[in-house]
Amino acid sequence: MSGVLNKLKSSLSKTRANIFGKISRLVLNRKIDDQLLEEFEETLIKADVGVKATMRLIETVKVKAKEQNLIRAEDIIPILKDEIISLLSIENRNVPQDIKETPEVWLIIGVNGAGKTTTIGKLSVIMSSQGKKVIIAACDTFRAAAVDQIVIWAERSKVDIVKSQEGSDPAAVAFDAATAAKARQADLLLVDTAGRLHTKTNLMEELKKIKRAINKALPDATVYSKLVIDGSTGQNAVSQVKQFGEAVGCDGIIITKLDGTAKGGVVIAIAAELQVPIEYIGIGEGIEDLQPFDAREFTEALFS
Ligand SMILES: Nc1nc2c(ncn2[C@@H]2O[C@H](COP(=O)(O)OP(=O)(O)OP(=O)(O)O)[C@@H](O)[C@H]2O)c(=O)[nH]1
Ligand SMILES: [Mg+2]
Repeated sequence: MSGVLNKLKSSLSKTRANIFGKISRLVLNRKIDDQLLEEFEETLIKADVGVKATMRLIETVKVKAKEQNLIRAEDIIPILKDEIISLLSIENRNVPQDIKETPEVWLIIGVNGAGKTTTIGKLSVIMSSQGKKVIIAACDTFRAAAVDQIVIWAERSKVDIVKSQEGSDPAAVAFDAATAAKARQADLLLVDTAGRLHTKTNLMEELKKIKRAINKALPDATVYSKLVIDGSTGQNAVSQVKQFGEAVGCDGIIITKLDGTAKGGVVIAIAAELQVPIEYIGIGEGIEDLQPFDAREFTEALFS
């Protein structure tokens, strides 16, 4: 097994124990019957898989077990695995343009402490290693020391940064950064924003203003909003996606801190509820600990 897969497997160990570990014990020496399916449902719900995904998984198991005349409860595991892969395989519609005259912009948004700034540091490394010229916009001018934090990440990943003082207007910083990205012919502008509660209207308005400022400086650029979600958030993640999505759109999701949590089932819940592609997952605090999300690899890591 490759190092990357091994790392993923070890990072997901708590979630694996919570989903696969419990299901493996549940099916041991049992028959497929209503009682088993009920316990199966309860296990999935408790593992943060969410109601919608759980219902779909149970239904598929029922139908396939009948079709294939299955009796042994253990035989539901491969069915479950295939259905999770299919649930997680959401087509990514953000097809990047091949020839770019303007930089692509990723507005990195999310609630406080979700992992936005760290993710930008990690993304800068990945994108630079692909030969892309990256610029960071330090638009968290709200939290004390936020600018210092993103400056450190920019130094570590050796990319340019556009910043201003604490307390300045984040939309003005975004405008300057977008202008600089165009002038310096950057391929990708990563915009760090302050953490905000998705329920606070004025803060969501500020995000819209940042997006407008970018569009003004770069009228032809594609601005993608990428929502960062803490993997231990549980079912609140779903309303975060909905509300950030209403404000500035949500083109992709990055789920962080999957290394520390048993609640990683939320990845499945989000995919089933929202149909927004999960693009990256964070599995540690280090600069290398961000992986492109792969439905099959993720499911393999959950089940083995
Ligand atoms: N274990 C682990 N920790 C992470 C991961 N991503 C971020 N963190 C940690 O989470 C904490 C918060 O990360 P930040 O990147 O500052 O989060 P933020 O969303 O920018 O926070 P605000 O700007 O305050 O809203 C830091 O201690 C990070 O090291 C991850 O994938 N795994
Ligand atoms: Mg931050």
